[in-house]
Amino acid sequence: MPIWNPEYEMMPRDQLEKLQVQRLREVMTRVADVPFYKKKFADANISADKIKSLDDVRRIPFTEKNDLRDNYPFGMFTVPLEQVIRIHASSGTTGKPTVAGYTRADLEVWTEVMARTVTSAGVTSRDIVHNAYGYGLFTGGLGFHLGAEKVGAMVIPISGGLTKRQVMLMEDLGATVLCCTPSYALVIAEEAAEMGVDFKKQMKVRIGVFGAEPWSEKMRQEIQSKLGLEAFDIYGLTEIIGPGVSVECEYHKGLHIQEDHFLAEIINPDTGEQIPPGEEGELVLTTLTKEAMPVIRYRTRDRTRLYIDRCPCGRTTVRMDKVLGRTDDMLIIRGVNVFPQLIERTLLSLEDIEPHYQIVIDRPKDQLDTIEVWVEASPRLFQPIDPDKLNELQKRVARELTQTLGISVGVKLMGPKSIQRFEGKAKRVIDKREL
Ligand code: DLL
Repeated sequence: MPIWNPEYEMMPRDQLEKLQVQRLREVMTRVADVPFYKKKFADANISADKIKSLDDVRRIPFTEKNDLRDNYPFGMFTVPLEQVIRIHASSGTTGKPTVAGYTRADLEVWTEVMARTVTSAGVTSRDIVHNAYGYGLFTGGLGFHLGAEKVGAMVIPISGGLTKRQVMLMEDLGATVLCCTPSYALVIAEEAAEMGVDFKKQMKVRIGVFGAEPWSEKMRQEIQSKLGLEAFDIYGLTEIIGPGVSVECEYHKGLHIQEDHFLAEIINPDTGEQIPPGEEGELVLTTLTKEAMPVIRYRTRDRTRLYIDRCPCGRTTVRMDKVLGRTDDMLIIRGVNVFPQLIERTLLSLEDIEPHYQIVIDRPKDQLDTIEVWVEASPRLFQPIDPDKLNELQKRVARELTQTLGISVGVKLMGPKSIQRFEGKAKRVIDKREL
């Protein structure tokens, strides 16, 4: 498969690491006058000239989401606002969003990493890209737009929503690539089926580039079999650039990080110590080339691990595992740690269960916390309704989840389409305890 920029994506490791050290020094210099970094660097007695090797990165303090919030909206910018030509913001559900700014050069870097990204998934100038990521402050829509246009593909900037129309246009315009969240891919599949469209036969879509939310291997299989395409996982976050931080290649052995632009580390989230390749921890990222809003040692809260062995695709960059969850979406229920991802994996391994679910946590007055999983059962159990089978299935799901999570889990089996559908990121957890 072609590689967009072999000079960087296949750079010998020693050369790449030299480049990273040099760029780390440059970015440290760039942020040195931002009051937030000035104070942090002074307290830690660190500065650009003290960075001699990549190991020295450990001496630099972390930046956290709250630091960006405290400096809302433009306090982390290193250039005058007249040099900033684009703003995006994270889809924070509570409080103020996190704002990111881009200079012209930043947009060029973003375009470059997104061109690498879509090329890695096999997209070329002959493709027709149906881009159903949301356009707007969210980075998904415009990020994919930049990369797909750069490689010369024809872009359909459809954004999210109006799913029937999406299905019609995908067929009429002959889309070969689908870009959206994995949960929305399933919604498209479902809508197509309802419209009587045989997705695999009538559509030309061969590649799916999915990300922006956690999705399990089981979910990948589900999407691939329903849509008849090869699904690629893509990762990124607004604070760093948007989509384009890392992406799978055709071997699907983890996501290659664009290391000439982003320096990746894994830390133990409790101690802040770096941990070795192969071990799971929290991903920490440093932007090496961003101008408007570089971020140094940003704690992403995403749990993953790094692989440093060589990938057969020929790229020399390190790979990160599929995001295994977030350090902050771990639910603590009656003292037990529960990861929503594990619930998804368990559900999708069971027969007669659809990939549409929500997790409801509650705290009834004066009682212990409860966890209930609402999940749709296969439509065939409702046509006609088969109470015995549903009853048996409900017990089986509850048993499996209780066993896997080590805590008693209630299960509510739902009829077709009764769980809310999402055009962008799915909201899987409803924690009523917060209210
Ligand atoms: O979601 C950027 C993006 C757009 C990535 C389109 C991929 C495709 P934010 O809205 O700032 O940015 O959310 C970033 O989403 O810290 C992860 O927790 C999660 N996330 C992003 N990609 C993945 C993925 C965009 N492939 C947050 N797998 C990140 C799991 C992901 N989680």
